[in-house]
Amino acid sequence: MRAKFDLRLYLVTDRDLALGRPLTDVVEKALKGGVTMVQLREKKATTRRFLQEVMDVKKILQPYNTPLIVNDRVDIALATDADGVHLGQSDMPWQMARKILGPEKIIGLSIESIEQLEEANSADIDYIGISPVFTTPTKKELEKGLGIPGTREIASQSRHPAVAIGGINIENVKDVMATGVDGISVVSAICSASDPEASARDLLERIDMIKKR
Ligand code: TZP
Ligand code: MG
Repeated sequence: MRAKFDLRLYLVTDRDLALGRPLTDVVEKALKGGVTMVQLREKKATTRRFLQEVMDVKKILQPYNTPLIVNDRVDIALATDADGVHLGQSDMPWQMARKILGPEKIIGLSIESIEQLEEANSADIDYIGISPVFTTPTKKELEKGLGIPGTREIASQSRHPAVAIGGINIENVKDVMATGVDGISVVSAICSASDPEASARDLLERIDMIKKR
């Protein structure tokens, strides 16, 4: 069965932003703070290292019942029996990923414009990532942020649950949640926090404040 998932606070990892701490420690602290999804994103690691990392993080996730998503690499998601994969517009098309992974895995797709939403709305995917809300040093190649109005437009027309990503932090999380997204996704706000557990807890508290309204 496809794993149930909760998009409220979705951690995406970046080893380079973890202030020299092992990624497993950061993930464990973030889980204690309440993150509801974890995506491992490795742009430089060898395949062998990425595989090992997924397996290490999978062990940490076991007691939490939190889904583990692999960025880009459908082969690694399949080989490690991760809960799913997150694809960008230049990655493997979702149809092929679904064919490889089968009906039970979670597939997330990044949407960078309202035009891209049309195809996504009829796709057999599980959630969309609205990207980027704000320009962010974490992903420099993305030039223009969609802003709050652009994020609201995509969220309101999406047939799938939506998570927003890019430049989201404790200061702007409430404004982003107010666009109607189901949750937010962060890299630096947790990976680079001196206390990832407290940072996750504070973000989740604000997210839930808006959700309960
Ligand atoms: N995709 C779109 S923006 C982004 C990714 C992976 C990076 C977001 O990082 P941060 O540090 O939360 O702005
Ligand atoms: Mg990608």
